[in-house]
Amino acid sequence: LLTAIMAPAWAQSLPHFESHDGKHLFVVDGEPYLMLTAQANNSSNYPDMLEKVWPAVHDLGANTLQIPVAWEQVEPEEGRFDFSYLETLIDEARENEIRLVLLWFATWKNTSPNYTPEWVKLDNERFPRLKKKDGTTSYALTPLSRETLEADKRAFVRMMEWLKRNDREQTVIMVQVQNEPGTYSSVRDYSDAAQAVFEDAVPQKLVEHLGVGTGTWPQVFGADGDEFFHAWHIASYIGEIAAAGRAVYDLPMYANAALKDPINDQGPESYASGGPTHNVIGIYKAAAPALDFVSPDIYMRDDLRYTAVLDHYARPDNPLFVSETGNAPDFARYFFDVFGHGAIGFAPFGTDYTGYANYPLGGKEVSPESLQPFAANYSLLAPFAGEWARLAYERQVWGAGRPDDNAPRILDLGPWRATVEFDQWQFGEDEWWGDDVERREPAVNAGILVADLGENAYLVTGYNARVRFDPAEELEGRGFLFASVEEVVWEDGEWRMVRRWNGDQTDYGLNFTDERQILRVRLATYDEN
Ligand code: N0T
Repeated sequence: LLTAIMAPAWAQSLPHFESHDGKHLFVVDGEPYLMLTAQANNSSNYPDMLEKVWPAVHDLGANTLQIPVAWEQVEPEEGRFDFSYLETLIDEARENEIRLVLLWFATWKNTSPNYTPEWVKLDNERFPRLKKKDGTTSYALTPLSRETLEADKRAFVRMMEWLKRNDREQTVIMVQVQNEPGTYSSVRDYSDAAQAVFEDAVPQKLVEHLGVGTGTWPQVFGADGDEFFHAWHIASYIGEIAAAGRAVYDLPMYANAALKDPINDQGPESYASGGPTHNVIGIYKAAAPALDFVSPDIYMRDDLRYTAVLDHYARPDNPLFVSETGNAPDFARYFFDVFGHGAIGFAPFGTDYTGYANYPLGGKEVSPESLQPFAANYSLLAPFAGEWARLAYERQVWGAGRPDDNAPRILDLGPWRATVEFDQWQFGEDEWWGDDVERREPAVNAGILVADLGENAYLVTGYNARVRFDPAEELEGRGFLFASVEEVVWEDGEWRMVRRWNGDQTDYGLNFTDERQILRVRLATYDEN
């Protein structure tokens, strides 16, 4: 008993992942945790900027902030460390009741070494840049330099040691190691030293993980050999840094990806080759087991590519976290697709009032108004975020944001089918007959989330969409009815019924509007014959 009382809370349960049946749960303070995240802009990692960060985090209604910590700021001179920024950041995060995900900007930040200290980026003898195929020197550092890896790792481990000693309340719950690693404009390092390594056999660990034959990179992987070689070495480099950090303080860690086209062929000379793009997730798994997952940064605006990316990264061996997404209002609807995929988190990028907006990747401005649709969506799940995470892990969840063409979307719930319709009148009409009915303004932010509660009961919530249910195959031919539709609120760890919906609210489908409403529906059939 005494040891239980004396043991610090973190010794009992550091933030960690649990997985079963191909589903994943993020656990913080011993409880399921859903990351409703804000990501700050790139240069907001200084104490004087934080007063422009917290208001935006609160306007978004986030529970978590991703914010950079740069190698150049913690080790400005070799061997001299300064963690005063982290001290201020963590203090203020606690005051604001926001958890932190630190973004370690070091060897790779959007592939470049710009965030490395000057003693690194200006010394290319000691920290070499890679060679392109034509023999010229790339802007990017090579992953094959032991010297660079050791230097980055030393700084990272110092940071993890500092966190372990100073962040006793675990305000920092996760660390992103590097940012969008890879190389633009060169598929790999073509220096003589790299070429010699390239001519070696593919490592046995990778051969076994992927279940492929043995041989050199081109022999085993054909035209993909160059890219896969680069991915293997970058992933190994990041994985070694993550493992060393976790050996001193075991927080969850991940790497994020600048994406390649998720549907059409795209050659690696036109994206960040060697980064955790969807085609090399297996290589990252084999090379970097210290990473809990790799995650997509999604700035594609169309729903086909957006949801294809989600399908690629939500895997039995990879929890889905959308580590960045555009903050333009039309990205807000993807909240429903992301959490419908059982994601552990979502993060609009550039959530602060420092005066920068990354349009046209994201929105033209960052303001309380521009954040409003994202905030509205966060406010749906925030009151029961942990319970949603538990349902996604132990049961099943679905979601559908408004597609570009506004067409209905079907959710296959097993025994039942849910049809989600957008931009319709309250009685399920696309066009209203008769005269003088104003045209509807299609709602930008629209979508539905559904969670299985068991025994033909489902939780349903969302905005600006209608939901109809039908019996699926096994119940085909039977008449449908609601046993009950209850509007509920989450209070003290359980659902409390506010009222029953019936009549106009249910007879033509369930109409979700701009109101924040959560329903618990129980589905039933009757014999029609
Ligand atoms: C993202 C963000 C930040 C010529 C962009 C997306 C963030 C990084 N990168 O605002 O820089 O740190 O992860 C890369 C997309 C590049 C498109 C450039 C087109």
